[in-house]
Amino acid sequence: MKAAVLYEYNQPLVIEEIELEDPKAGEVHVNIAAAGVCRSDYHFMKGEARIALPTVLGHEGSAIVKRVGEGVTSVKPGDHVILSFVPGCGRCHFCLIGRSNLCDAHAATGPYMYDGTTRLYKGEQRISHMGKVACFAEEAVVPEAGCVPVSSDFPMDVAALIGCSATTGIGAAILTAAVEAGSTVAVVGCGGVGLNVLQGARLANAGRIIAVDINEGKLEFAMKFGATHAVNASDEDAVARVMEITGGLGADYTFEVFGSARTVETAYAMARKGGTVTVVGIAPMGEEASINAVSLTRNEKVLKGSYYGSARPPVEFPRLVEMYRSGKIDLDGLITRRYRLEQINEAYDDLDRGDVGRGVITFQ
Ligand code: COD
Ligand code: ZN
Ligand code: ZN
Repeated sequence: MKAAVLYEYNQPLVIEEIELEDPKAGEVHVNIAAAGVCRSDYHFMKGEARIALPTVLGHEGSAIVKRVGEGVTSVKPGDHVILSFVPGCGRCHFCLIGRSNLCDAHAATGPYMYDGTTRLYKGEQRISHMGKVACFAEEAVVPEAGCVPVSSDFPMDVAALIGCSATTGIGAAILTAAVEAGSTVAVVGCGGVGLNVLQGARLANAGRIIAVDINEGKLEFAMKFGATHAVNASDEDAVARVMEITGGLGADYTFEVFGSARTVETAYAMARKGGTVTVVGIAPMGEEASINAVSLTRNEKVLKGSYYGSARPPVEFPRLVEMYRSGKIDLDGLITRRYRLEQINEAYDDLDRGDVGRGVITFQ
């Protein structure tokens, strides 16, 4: 099957034929339908985050089940599924307390299957699977828990977005931060995930929703996803402007949705006393954000991380499907460009250049 393989950091993905082994017990072989172009993959391509190389990236995907391994009961061939990049093991402490996005067994095995091996090979060479998804490929083998069924009439490109950006962004607003109605929200970084934080804030009936980005086009786009104010951090002091908009108080909830120490500091500085700062991005390895320890206590700020929107995919994916169907969230408008797998490097050039919205690779 054809896949996009990352052999070395800072080199283009290589589109080539590789081998996919049969699913083992508890695993599912799928045909990928759509895969989203998310910055998290880009962090690996640039070497800002590390992964076992070579690897097949892609963690935002939808697929159709081709065949199932021994003991799989929740899906069958022909079923449409949304892929989860943290397929909870169901047994570790974090799965048991309902926080499967923090699953220990998944973290311990990383980009390999739960038995520590891979199903992807180029000749003798082992290739790892990002998030146990690896959807920058025509096919994949994934754990059963990584397949969340979705109705066959549901659009597969939109389904892919539910696999990451919608869940990560809307979950950060609704589940991690639990934004209150009428409150003021500031979102630093308005790309594919940040736009979903904005629409999550809108869903929570936030009052003022301030979009902060360095790209004017992104800010214009953000106004369609719930932003009431736009702040261009490249030509004004974004913290000062948010203070001005909030009458000197700062925002009740701020979100960092780019992935750098500097933007974490910005999101922290924009929060009011007692405000909640939610960090969605992961800064490049080795970067450290500096937080004033006095202000943390004196101002009672709350600093939180949010991974996968604090979601449990089998619970939250169906909820997002229903919110999309009833028109409460806009996912069609997020998709601004479609690509073939062969164009994936171009898709990441577009992301890097700052094109608005989400790119999606389609396979069918
Ligand atoms: N101030 C404000 N905005 C900025 C700045 C800045 N200094 N620098 C860049 N931006 C803007 C860009 O213009 C862009 O609009 C936006 O930040 C980033 O958007 P995208 O579309 O490039 O990125 P996303 O939305 O696909 O990904 C954002 C993440 C924060 C998810 C990603 O970068 C990340 O850190 N991922 C790691 C966390 C993770 O793995 N999460 C789970 C899977 S997503
Ligand atoms: Zn993602
Ligand atoms: Zn677990």
